[in-house]
Amino acid sequence: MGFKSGFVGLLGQANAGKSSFINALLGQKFLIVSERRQSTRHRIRCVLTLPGAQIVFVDTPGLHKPVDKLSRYLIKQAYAALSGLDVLVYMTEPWGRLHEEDQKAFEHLKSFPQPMLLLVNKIDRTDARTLEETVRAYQQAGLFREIIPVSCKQEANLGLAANKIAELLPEGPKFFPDETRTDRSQEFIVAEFIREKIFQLTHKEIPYSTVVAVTHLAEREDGLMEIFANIYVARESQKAILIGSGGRMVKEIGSLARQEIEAFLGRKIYLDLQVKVHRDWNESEAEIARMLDRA
Ligand SMILES: Nc1nc2c(ncn2[C@@H]2O[C@H](COP(=O)(O)OP(=O)(O)OP(=O)(O)O)[C@@H](O)[C@H]2O)c(=O)[nH]1
Ligand SMILES: [Mg+2]
Repeated sequence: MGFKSGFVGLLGQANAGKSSFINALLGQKFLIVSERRQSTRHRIRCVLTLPGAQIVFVDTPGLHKPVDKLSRYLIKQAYAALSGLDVLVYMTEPWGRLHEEDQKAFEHLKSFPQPMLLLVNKIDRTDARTLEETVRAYQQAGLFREIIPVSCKQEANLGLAANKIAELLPEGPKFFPDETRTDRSQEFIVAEFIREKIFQLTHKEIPYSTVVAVTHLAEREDGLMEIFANIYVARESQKAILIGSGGRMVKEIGSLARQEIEAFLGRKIYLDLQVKVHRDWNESEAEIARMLDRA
């Protein structure tokens, strides 16, 4: 058997654990993870090179009932990621039944021509009976070559899942050199880590009104890595919340982000965050696309 390679999309409801799965398989955190829905906003490629195969994972924004222009845009992005894939991995949770949001998604997937595999994640949080009922209900959808229960948290069955995915890939060349792990720049990943902390520390509409863009990332003469980033919000009132009284909130975001970025880059950094208003950026599709592209 020759070398196998291909593009493998991860699709599923918001919060299923898609980004967690890719991070766990890569053994390093490239993608942000959050308890809140739709933390992922871009199609991000991450590369896992195994002895006999190269899997190019495509992370996508989570599916859910659209509540505003941004979520509608993100769901479109997720479905647009389906074209050009060799394998689709759909991720769900042990609901004990076929979840209606998944059922809706399966209507779109009926005509998907490539092999599909289902991962039932978060099995650390369920019992054997609920898991069995989930597997049975999803089997009846008749879409999947394999259904694999996994836990990203406990790293259960992740190697098995990777091997099954690799088996489904066509024979092909290495698309990326062994050392390539993602198609995104350092600036992009750093901006994402900052956004992750905003998702962690702020509430209500604030995380969904925020875009982060790194404007400068370079080594200083004294050897410290210097990073400047802008945090854009849609309104003045949101700017006040993000800055916090006496600048407390943005300081805390900066401090948590700095730890995460230092772990990622393996070096000390100087981080400067500026909060700016880009009025109503999340109110039109064209502006959303422009803002997310600059991130
Ligand atoms: N208990 C448990 N929690 C998990 C597991 N995998 C992921 N999580 C948690 O589930 C939440 C969502 O994880 P993400 O990886 O951000 O999910 P996602 O599918 O990428 O979400 P979106 O990008 O919003 O679509 C986070 O709080 C994770 O820590 C798991 O195996 N077990
Ligand atoms: Mg995600």
